[in-house]
Amino acid sequence: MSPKTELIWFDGALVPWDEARVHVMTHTLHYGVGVFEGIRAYKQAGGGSAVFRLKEHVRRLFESAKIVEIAMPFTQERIVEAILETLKANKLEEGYIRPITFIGTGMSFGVSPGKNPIHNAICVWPWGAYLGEEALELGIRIKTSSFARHHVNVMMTKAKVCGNYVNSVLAKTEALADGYDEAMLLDTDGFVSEGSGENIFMVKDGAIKTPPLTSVLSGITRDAIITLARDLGIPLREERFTRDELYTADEAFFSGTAAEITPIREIDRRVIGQGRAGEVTKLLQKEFFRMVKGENPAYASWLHGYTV
Ligand code: PPE
Repeated sequence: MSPKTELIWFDGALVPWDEARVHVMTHTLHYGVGVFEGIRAYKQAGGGSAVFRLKEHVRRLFESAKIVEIAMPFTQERIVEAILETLKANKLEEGYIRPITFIGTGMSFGVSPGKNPIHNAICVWPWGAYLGEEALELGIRIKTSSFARHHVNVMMTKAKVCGNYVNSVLAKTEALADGYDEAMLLDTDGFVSEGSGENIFMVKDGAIKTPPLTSVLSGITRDAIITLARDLGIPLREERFTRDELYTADEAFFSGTAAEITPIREIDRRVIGQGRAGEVTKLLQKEFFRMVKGENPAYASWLHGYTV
């Protein structure tokens, strides 16, 4: 589905989609220092819609900005409000939300952003399964990338910075060109880190493992899965593991706002488990969808309701 709705929130006002433009001298376009978020809204079982973990996503946007020294011209509360405003203005009951903060042009040029203005935009559009409906059901085939994930002293991985995604784009393009669905990146020490836009989990003998946050994005879906596993009584450890450990896992899956919970059925030509979504993955996936659709009251506080 092509990403297009009617209105985009741009620096405090709603403007028609085609008019939300920037100048080619935009600092972020040249140097990549901008920050963004990916958030999803779901139709709720009891009627209406809700944004999943809206405040946490907006907080991460502001933390990303802090890390790269962008001074936000709005408060977190204002961005939360603006997101709800944009969803309602577009009558979007369910879909994806992309807030982006970037450095503009006008004051100076060169690497130093100086006092260039900071812009904020919020786009929303309908977005179905990130890697396809079939992927959610059957699982995907992934490949260890020839690109390593950023070293924490090169690009700070806690921040969701535009420029960090050069690494993701290269890895994803390579994986697709080689006939795989997604890339899996190792960190600079050679341990499994994450996908181009997803955190990764493995299951072995009924226990779950996911890499610690050292060199990966602190995924909000990852955090929801950790909570879910704890509530379901499934043992889970945040621990480094290697690609050969992943090859011999019983199950593996990716998590992310866009990817939700996507099972992995093959890694570097090695079939994982039975070559389809495993039992633990299926259970977590089922419970995750119940959580985001408002079917489990235990997680109601993670749902920010709205009606269009
Ligand atoms: N790691 C990376 C590198 C990443 O980009 C994401 C989100 C995650 C982990 C998972 O984080 P979270 O969404 O908080 O659970 N990737 C976003 C962008 C995807 C895109 O193609 O663009 C997303 O899922 O919205």
